[in-house]
Amino acid sequence: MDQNSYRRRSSPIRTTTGGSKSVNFSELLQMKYLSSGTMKLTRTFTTCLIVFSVLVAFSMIFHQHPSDSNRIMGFAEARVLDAGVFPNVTNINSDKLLGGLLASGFDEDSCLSRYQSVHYRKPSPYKPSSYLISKLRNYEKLHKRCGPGTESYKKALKQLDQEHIDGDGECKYVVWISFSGLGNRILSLASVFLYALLTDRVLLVDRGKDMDDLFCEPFLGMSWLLPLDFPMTDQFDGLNQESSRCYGYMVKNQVIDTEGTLSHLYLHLVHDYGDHDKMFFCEGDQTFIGKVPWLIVKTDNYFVPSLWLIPGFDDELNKLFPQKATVFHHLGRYLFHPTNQVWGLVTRYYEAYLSHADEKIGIQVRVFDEDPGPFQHVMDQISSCTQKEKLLPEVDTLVERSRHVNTPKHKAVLVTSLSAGYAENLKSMYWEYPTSTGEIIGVHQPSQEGYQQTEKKMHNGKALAEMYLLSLTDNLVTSAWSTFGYVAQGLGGLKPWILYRPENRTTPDPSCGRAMSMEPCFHSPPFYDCKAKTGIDTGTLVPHVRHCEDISWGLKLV
Ligand SMILES: Nc1nc2c(ncn2[C@@H]2O[C@H](COP(=O)(O)OP(=O)(O)O)[C@@H](O)[C@H]2O)c(=O)[nH]1
Ligand SMILES: [Mg+2]
Repeated sequence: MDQNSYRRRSSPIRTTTGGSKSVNFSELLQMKYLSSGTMKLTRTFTTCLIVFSVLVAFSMIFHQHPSDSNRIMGFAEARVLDAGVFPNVTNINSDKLLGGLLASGFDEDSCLSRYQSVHYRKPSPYKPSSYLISKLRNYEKLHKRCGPGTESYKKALKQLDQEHIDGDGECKYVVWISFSGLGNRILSLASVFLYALLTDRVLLVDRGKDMDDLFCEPFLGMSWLLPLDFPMTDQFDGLNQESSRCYGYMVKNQVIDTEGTLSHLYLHLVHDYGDHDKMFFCEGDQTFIGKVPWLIVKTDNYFVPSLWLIPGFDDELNKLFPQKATVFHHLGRYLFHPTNQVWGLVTRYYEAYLSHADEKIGIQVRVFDEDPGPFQHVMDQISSCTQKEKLLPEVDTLVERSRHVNTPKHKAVLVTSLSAGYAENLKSMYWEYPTSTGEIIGVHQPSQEGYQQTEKKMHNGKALAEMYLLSLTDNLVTSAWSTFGYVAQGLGGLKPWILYRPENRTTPDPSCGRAMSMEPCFHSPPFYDCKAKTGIDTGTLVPHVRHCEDISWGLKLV
């Protein structure tokens, strides 16, 4: 990460005096005080300065320094706050464990978001089933028994050295490789966790560049991070469809030996995977894969919908999620707690720009075009969608007709986009013209990163904060095909209005449509009938797995 360029951009507000000398914000404050002229004020100020310096010195001596990684991230942590100062707190005894989804007993200060999120959200209408809750508590016990550092883990590691294993080990593992954009990572990790739940495996997370900077530990008492000395980590980047232990490769080349049990397998479930890799979704193949103690998975997909089509899993899934379209909503809220640094980004922004509005509208603008834009056809699409769907009011271009409303409703619009243009445009429109309803519209965009910079920590921190902020809105507009938007809608429990993907740089008609459910779309599902061994449309087999609104060949739970 280019820390210098970040610091340059985020340095305190600067102004210039006398032509060339620049002073920062704190200098400006001092100058104001002095220019008021009275000696009394000067003395008061000097006293304050001395007291302040002493306090700073004390705090430097007695206070813990932020960790090095925090300093590298370059932004401040969230503060520990009393319940009394949270925005929109109506009930301070609110359900901080989210209906039993979260375990109690975590240290609150080390991960503020875990138990504070409830203060920023409306209560979810979707309750986790008691079966899911007990499954999670049992999973946590398994994770603690088998996790890194335990005797079972050490025993299992020894198996990795062998081609085949002898006998059944106590614990089995699935290792998730950090891969792809942040939205994809969140969705694929949730999918792999669900697979771990269904197959009694322990999930271990390759931290990649920044997983540990972005997310808190979700399991009480034992880390989910793959230890840094895991013997295969340096092979992760090179694993692909041609790897000798790739399951699809082995099926294709008929080198599966059903006599002995392999110590590990690589599962290639990336969007470019082939028909043989897709055999993962067949029950018979699951029986074979199920015995292997170490599974290493690379995927950028939300493959949950296809798990529901595996006969051996669907009973359990029905018990876990009687409300079928709540899988990511619950698992996402269970797993993904932003670290204090990211939580600081979320809460400071929320409190500064969103908490006081009567209604919060999220608009997530993701344009998949070589050219970064902004584009007029996308701008037209946003205003057409938000006005037709009555999410935002029209403006009255006859300024003098300005409506006066005694207590106007205040809507805060949160725009997220790599480009600044769309929010700027909306902001100008609602400043230059009155709304036809008299409503007051504030438009806010936290960042304008320009382009995707997946390798940079701060960039990903902001991306996560923005997904999270979008999930705190009352109504959400997302962009077709975007996993960034899927994460926001799922965490928020929101059925978004989807801005359909424009073709030939033309505003689509209709510009948007309401999603059937809040679930993410599986972008590259298999179309195969494992029993009949023939192709089949997997989007028409059961009523709860359908084709997506934004990708005709995708699958989603409804
Ligand atoms: N901060 C920020 N980053 C974004 C935004 N849109 C895209 N990005 C970046 O681009 C990446 C896109 O990958 P992904 O999260 O998978 O979203 P998708 O490409 O829309 O599916 C994100 O993870 C961010 O790094 C945005 O609105 N805000
Ligand atoms: Mg993506």
